[in-house]
Amino acid sequence: MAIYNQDIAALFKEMADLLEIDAANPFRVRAYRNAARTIGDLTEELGEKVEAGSDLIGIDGVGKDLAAKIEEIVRTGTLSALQEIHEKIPPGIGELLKLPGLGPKKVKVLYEDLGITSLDSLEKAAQEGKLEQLPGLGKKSQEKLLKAVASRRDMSQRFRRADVMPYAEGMVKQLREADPDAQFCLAGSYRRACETVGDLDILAESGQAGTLMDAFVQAGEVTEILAHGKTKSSVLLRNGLQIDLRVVPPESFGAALHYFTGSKAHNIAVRRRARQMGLKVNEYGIFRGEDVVGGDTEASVFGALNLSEIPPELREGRGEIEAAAGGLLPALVERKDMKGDLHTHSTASDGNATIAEMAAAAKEAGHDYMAVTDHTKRLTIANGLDEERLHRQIDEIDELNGTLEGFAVLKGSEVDILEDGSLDLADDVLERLDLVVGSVHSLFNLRRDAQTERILRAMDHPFFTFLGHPTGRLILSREPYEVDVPRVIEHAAQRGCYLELNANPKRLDLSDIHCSLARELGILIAVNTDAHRTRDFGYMIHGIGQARRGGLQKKDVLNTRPLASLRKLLEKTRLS
Ligand code: DGT
Ligand code: CA
Ligand code: CA
Ligand code: ZN
Repeated sequence: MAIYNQDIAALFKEMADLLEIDAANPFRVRAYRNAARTIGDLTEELGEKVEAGSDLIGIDGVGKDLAAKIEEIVRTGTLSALQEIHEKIPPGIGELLKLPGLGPKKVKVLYEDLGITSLDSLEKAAQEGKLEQLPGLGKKSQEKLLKAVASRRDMSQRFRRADVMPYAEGMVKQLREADPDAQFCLAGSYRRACETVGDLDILAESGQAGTLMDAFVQAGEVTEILAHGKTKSSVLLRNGLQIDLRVVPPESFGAALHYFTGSKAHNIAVRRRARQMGLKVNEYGIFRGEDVVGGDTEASVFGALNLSEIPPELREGRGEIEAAAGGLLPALVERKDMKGDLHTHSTASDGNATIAEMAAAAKEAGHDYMAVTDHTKRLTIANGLDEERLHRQIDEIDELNGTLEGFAVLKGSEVDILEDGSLDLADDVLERLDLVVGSVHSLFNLRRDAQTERILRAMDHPFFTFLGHPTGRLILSREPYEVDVPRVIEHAAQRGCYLELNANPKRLDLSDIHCSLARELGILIAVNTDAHRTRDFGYMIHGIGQARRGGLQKKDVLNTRPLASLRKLLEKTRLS
């Protein structure tokens, strides 16, 4: 399969961006933007459909026009309309739109007045002080843009892990077809469930290295072969993702898997321990002098070092070796431990499924309960609920629960935290709820102490249950707001409320380190998908990856509790 949905969506998004800079008809811009969103959300791979000759029309939101364009992309790898607009607007310009503070109008001015078409030329102009003279910009925004360019550069070289999953799985599938007897394993940051990955590292155990290498460099998505060797090759995909493939013999597979899983810091700590024990460890095996003492499996590597097996998510050189040596490794939480989801939306606010549909999907995902937590009135763009609508929703949920068997819908709300730290809804409706998620959705640019105080105050509200997506960051696109997270965590411990780990792969908010800090202070974490559509319940695996990186065990996670104990824990947060 040569083209993935994400590639198609990226082309439509680029089209929308460039049209917007070109001040094209806003309906056209929106049509492309919607198309990008629709396709990005689909579960079926459109490339496969086109190649199989099946009709795209009728798939969620795909009409005749869009279907023709998708077919063009799958067949030709590009879009002729995009080529046309590239003649007017240089392609690199889309990158500028990703900078905070730069919209289409400003980008147009930068391009027309200063000939800026890329991050590089923007940086140069800013350094030369050329931006401060432009209308709508000034010295301060010039400085901000310089910082933004630097942070954008860091981001643009990495990928969100969830975004590369289909590429990783697709490549392994193709390799498996080339050698059905081989064993494959993804290593590197991908295996450690890092939020982002720089490149993918695939490891294979196979008797047919040459066949695999050939299949790898010839794979459909490959646009550039960086290296093509007997046992090691590297390629670049059209989206800029690099994949390394190594083939190793069976006696080295475990040692190689361990080495290439990393992290570097973990490997260094392992090597140090080996040296202290008179052993040598590398990607070929583990040795005492000339003798091989392990290496065919990862377990044999850890075994030779007198360590219990360290889960990949903990291999960051943050004390895991000492923990494994002392038998103190946590038994990390697993997806199957999850009993429910405590942050979901419905059509009442900005979700796209009814409460009943969401409940059915949550049950299908293996849950026993789900909390409906629609937005509140301050968030008008999300059609937030006011007191009256929430009162009605509560009644509606009571009624629905009467018809459900073996599943409970909890009554909740994702209440906006207002500027002064008060909550967006009156107490008499909050009191009727099972839980209140407090979230910051506005004023991201408050000063650090003001933002922190605002959140602490919200937590002190008697009906506050947990803090939603605690830092507001979006991975690779938006920095967290300025907030003293350790102070928030300490306050949660004193106050006796909880924190969310938002499992949406764009958020994964809290970070692993902050999860770990919360755990040390005994704060329960709710791992929630923040589902806006039925398929979003699938996000849970990403949240679990992050929770495991934070060393969370089943007991550290609020929604691993059966319903009855969960209810008690929710009540415990209410201050009277
Ligand atoms: P990434 O790709 O930036 O997301 O991070 P990784 O961890 O996947 O790093 P990568 O792809 O450069 O290398 C894969 C693993 O190979 C890495 O986690 C540890 C191991 N490795 C690579 N280079 C070195 C090195 O110079 N020293 C040691 N000890 N290990 C290395
Ligand atoms: Ca890597
Ligand atoms: Ca690599
Ligand atoms: Zn939210």
